[in-house]
Amino acid sequence: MLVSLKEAGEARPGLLRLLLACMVKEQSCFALAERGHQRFMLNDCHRPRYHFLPPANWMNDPNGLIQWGDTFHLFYQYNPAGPFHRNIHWGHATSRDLIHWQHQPIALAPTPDGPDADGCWSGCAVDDHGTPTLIYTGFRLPETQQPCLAVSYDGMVTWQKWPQPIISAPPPDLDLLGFRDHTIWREAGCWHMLIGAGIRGQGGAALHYSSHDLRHWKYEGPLLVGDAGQFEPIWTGTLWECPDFFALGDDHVLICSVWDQRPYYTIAMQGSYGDSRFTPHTIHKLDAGDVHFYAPQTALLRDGRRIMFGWAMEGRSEAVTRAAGWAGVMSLPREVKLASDGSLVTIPIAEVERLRGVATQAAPGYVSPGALQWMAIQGAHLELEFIAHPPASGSLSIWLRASPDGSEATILRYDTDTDTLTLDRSRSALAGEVWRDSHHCLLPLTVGEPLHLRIFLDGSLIEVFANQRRSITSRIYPSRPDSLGVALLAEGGRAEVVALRAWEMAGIWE
Ligand code: DQQ
Repeated sequence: MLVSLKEAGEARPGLLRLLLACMVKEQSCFALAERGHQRFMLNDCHRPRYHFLPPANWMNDPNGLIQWGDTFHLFYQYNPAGPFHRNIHWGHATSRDLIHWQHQPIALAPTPDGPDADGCWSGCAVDDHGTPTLIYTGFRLPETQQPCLAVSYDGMVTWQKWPQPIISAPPPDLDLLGFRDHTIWREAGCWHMLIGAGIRGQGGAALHYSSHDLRHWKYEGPLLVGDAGQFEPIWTGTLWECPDFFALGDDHVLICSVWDQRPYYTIAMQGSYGDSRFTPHTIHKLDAGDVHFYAPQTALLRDGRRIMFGWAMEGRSEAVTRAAGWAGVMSLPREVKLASDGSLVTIPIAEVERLRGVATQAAPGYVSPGALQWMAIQGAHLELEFIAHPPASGSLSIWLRASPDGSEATILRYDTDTDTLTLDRSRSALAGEVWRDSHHCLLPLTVGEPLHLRIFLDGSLIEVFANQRRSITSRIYPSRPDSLGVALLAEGGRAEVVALRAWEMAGIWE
C-alpha cells in the first residue's frame, strides 16, 4: 500500500503513528485506520450515517458495481493517505441488501513503475465466465491514461493485474483531451466497451471498442461526440467522464459526466443505438445538484432493476475538508426507470425504507401566507415525505436544518408561477468556508397534482426526490448545533398540506 507520510501527517498529524504501524502489515492498516478515524469522527455532525462512505479519507467515483452470488460489491476511488484526491486506489465494500455495508480491504493500489503508478482511476467490473474482472484506468503523471485489467481468483479478496495495459494508446487519428473510465456490456457474443474522452476542438466523446477476450480490443469509432460549443439545450463540456450505457425500455441511455477544467454535472441522453452509433433524442441533467451528483455508475441486478450510485462531492473548502479527515459520500442507491411519459427517472430503491425508525407526523391542514409555521420534527438524519398543494400563485417552502430563530436554514421552495423547485443554500451555514449557491429544476405540476417530495437529510448530505421526476443532491454544513428544525412557509396565497411525515433513519454499518 502506498502511503505518503507527509500527506498523512499534513491531513491529521495524530494519525501519523498509526499509519507508520500500518506500513508493517497492509491489511491491518485499513482496520487500524478505520478504528482510529471512527473514534476521531464520532462527533462530526456533518458526517453522514446512512449513506455509504469510507472509514476515513478521500472518496470519489463509484466503480465496479456488481452483484456476485448473494453479495453486492461496490468499489470506489479512494485515497487512503488523506482527504484529498491523489494516488488513487480502489476501495471495496460489500453488502447483502445494497443498504447495509461492510468495508473490505483495498482492492487495487498503484504499482510503482506500472501503467497505474500514479493512480487506479475509474472503471467497471464484469463477470468473465465466472472470473471477477476489473477494467480500470491506469494513470501516470503527467497525463497518461491507459485501460488496465485485474482479475480475482479468491472471491474478490485479492486482485492480480494483467501485466500491460489492454489498450496501449488511444486511436492515433484523434487529438484527445482525456482517455479514461470504462463501461462494458455483452452484445452478440462479444464484449463492448466505452471509454470517456474529449476530442480537442469538438467536445466530449464516448469511444466504442469491441473484444472477444477483454484483453484485445478493436476500435469501432466514436459512439457519440458532443459539441462543446453548443449551450442548447444543455452544454455538454469538453470531456465526458465515466460513460455508462445500457438499454432501458425501447431506448438506449448514455450517461456522461460533463467536465471542462473541472467537473460540472451529469447528463443522461435517451436515444437509439445501432451500427455502433448512438443517436440521442433527449438530453437532460440527471440531477439538479450538479457537481454534487457526479460520475454515477449503474448495474443491472438479477431481479431486473438497474441501480445507480453517484458521488456527492464536498461543498466546502479544501482546508476545512482536510481538517475533517474525510471527503466524499455516495448517494443513496437509486433505481433507474422510465416514467409513464417515457422519460428517465431515478428514485431511491425500495430497500431504503428499511432504515426508517421512529416516525413523526404532522396533521394535514393549511399554511397561511406570510407566517413561518414550525413543525414538531427535528433531526439531522431524517427522511421526510411532504405532500402539499402550493398556492395557486406564489410559493411554498419547506425549511430544513433550521435554527430556532430561523436565521440558519436550507430552504426548499416551489414557485408556482415559474414551476421551479429551488434548493436555496444561501443561509444553510451562517459561518464557514462552504458553497452557498442554489440549485434549481423545472417541475411543472399537472392540474390537481400535488407537490410530492421525499427528502433525505444525513448530516451534510441532502437528497431530494420530487414527484418521482426530479432529484436534487447537495451538501450543506449548518454551523449551529440547534439547526435541526423543520418549518413551512407559504407566500402569495394559502397552501394545503396533505401529509408530512418524518422518520429517524438508522445507520448502515454492519
Ligand atoms: N475521477 C476519476 C477519473 C474520472 C474522474 C479519477 C471523475 O477516472 O474521470 O479519480 O470524477
